[in-house]
Amino acid sequence: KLVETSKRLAAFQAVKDYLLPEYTRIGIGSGSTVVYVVEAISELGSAVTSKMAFYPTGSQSEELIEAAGLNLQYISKLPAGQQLDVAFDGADEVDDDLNLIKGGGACLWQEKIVAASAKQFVCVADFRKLSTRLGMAWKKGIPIEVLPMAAPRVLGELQRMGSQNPRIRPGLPGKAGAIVTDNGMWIIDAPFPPLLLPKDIEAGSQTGNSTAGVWTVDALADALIKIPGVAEIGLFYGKNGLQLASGAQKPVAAYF
Ligand code: DER
Repeated sequence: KLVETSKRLAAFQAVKDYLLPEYTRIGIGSGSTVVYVVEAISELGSAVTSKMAFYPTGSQSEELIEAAGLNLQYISKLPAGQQLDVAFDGADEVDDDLNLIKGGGACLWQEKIVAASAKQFVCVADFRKLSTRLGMAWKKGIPIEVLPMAAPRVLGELQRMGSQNPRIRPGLPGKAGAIVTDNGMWIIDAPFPPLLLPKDIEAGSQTGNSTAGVWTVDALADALIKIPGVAEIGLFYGKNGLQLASGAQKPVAAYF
């Protein structure tokens, strides 16, 4: 109950602060928290929302937009060079620098595309997601979307990089075999020790290295995305702080 209340309060505050009535293109993430974002948007009333188009990040997000009677539009129809005004999405963990682990709901690839297409990306998460270093609260590992035929190669590389027991995410009851994403891919969850931030390196903490498995967010993200067979990674991070420029995958704000 407390968690749901926290999600709802965070969602309503985020929409109040970041969804301006003049906006016309809004990205909607996936998961259970974003349900409250859509509820808050619906409460603005059709006089406001009828002028807006809502861009989903997967099948659940699409159903959410449709069920709320909001205008559904697709990022595949957004002309090159144009951006969404704002995108809202959940997270599995948020660190001190607003880097995120995402992918708990196996929707990370389209979520990252939509987040990176928005001028502003706003994260909405309940208090359980508030952390200081990625990996301290979310223990299941970094979700990585992979081409199924490359999964064993990727698992081997992750082990070499120091991930403890990376594993292919199994299907839920009713689905024998691995989870299959909206994009026909598999998810590998790769646990690593808590990811360091620039301030840790400045303070003299050990640098990210491939033997001890201790990495900085940026170094690990750069290494993961290069593994052949990896489609996208569930690390949302920005190299230059909270940029509002396009391609910013780190949120400008997080609401808990
Ligand atoms: O899969 C995802 O990235 C979701 O956004 C997830 O990280 C948050 O899901 P929740 O709001 O149900 O916790």
